[in-house]
Amino acid sequence: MTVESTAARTPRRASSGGKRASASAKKTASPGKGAAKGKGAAQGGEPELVQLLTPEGERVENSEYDRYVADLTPEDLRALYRDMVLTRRFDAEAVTLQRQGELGLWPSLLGQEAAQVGSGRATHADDYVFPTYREHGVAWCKGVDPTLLLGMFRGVNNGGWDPNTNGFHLYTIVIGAQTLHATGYAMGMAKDGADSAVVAYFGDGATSQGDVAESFTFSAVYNAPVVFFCQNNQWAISEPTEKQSRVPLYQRAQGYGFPGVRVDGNDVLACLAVTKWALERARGGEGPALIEAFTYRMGAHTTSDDPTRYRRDEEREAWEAKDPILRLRAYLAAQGHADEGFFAELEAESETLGKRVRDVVRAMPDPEPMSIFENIYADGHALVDEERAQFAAYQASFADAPANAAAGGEVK
Ligand SMILES: Cc1ncc(C[n+]2csc(CCOP(=O)(O)OP(=O)(O)O)c2C)c(N)n1
Ligand SMILES: [Mg+2]
Repeated sequence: MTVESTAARTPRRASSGGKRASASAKKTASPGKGAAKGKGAAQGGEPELVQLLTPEGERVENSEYDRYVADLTPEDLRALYRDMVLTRRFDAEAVTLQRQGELGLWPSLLGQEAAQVGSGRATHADDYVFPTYREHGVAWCKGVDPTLLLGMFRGVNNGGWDPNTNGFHLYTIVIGAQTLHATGYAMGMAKDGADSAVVAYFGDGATSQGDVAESFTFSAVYNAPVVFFCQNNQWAISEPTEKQSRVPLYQRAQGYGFPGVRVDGNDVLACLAVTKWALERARGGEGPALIEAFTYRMGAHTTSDDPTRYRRDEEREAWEAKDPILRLRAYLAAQGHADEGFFAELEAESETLGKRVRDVVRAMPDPEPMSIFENIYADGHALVDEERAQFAAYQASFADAPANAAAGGEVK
């Protein structure tokens, strides 16, 4: 059973999936070693899906991608599980904080933990990531303190972390824009002769943006070391993927002249393996690749959204059966790689993280109002100066403004 073949919504082409380890030795389909692969699928064949762990937690052999996860120890597997559990806990805490009025908005990653942790853990420390606004799991893998992600959503800063500290760019709300930033950055890296690469994250909806098309063109022509990691979570707010493309998204790459691969986005091992593959070839000078992580946004688009208005419960339920965390847990347990003590300890760690997140958010100081004009232009700008002066005058017009309060609240 594969992610795609169990999708409950509108009819899709069935996926080829992979073979169980115990089944026949027939080679598992996986595209990607050359731009021409996947061509048959684009012409009406079935989309191919790289999967190493079934939803039931059984390991699937894959002759092309097994080698990228062959050296994982039981400790490494437990670490991947821990990453996903703590990321989910952090995310759930943020949703709750928004409901309590502590955050203005939150885009939940629920269901996308494997796509983010698998790809995030494939990066090296000197690889640079350009996220959208939902990559909390990638931020975790890059070592960004999760509480820093919350400032912008509380409205107390415009970003909250220094991108260069961890190689994790600020969140980008303008859909698709970061793919161009990533491409330019990757071109610069190549010119510098750096032995590193860039990962650009974006959603299925973003693939309809001109910015994404332009970044595909530029990165292909300049052979930029960038991996395009598209999390196809099936929805762009209320628009289903069918409204974005006539062909499976990974097949778009073919037209630009670089390989595209569809991976089971709820399978952390497959996401790790495929992203390692793409990063290795990018670092080795072989240019860009597109990864379509086929996954599902189990929650609302953001806390401002109500998905019951446009999608059926059955769809979500079908994807719940393919939960990325449960399948790795099943695999760990079946292999004897984790005992009850491990899971209990992780639960305790998760509680501690939740409390820390709550405490840090509630203690975040309100910003100084005039600070909104900082960090806009390096050398200043006349228009910003004018707006700053206007805003200062407006602030000073309140009865409780410091100068007026000193004069008994009399507004001059
Ligand atoms: C250029 C632009 N157009 C429209 C929007 C409004 N908008 C915010 S999120 C979103 C949907 C994005 O969907 P997708 O790319 O699939 O990412 P997902 O939210 O599903 O992770 C839209 C249209 C925007 N932020 N920027
Ligand atoms: Mg989407």
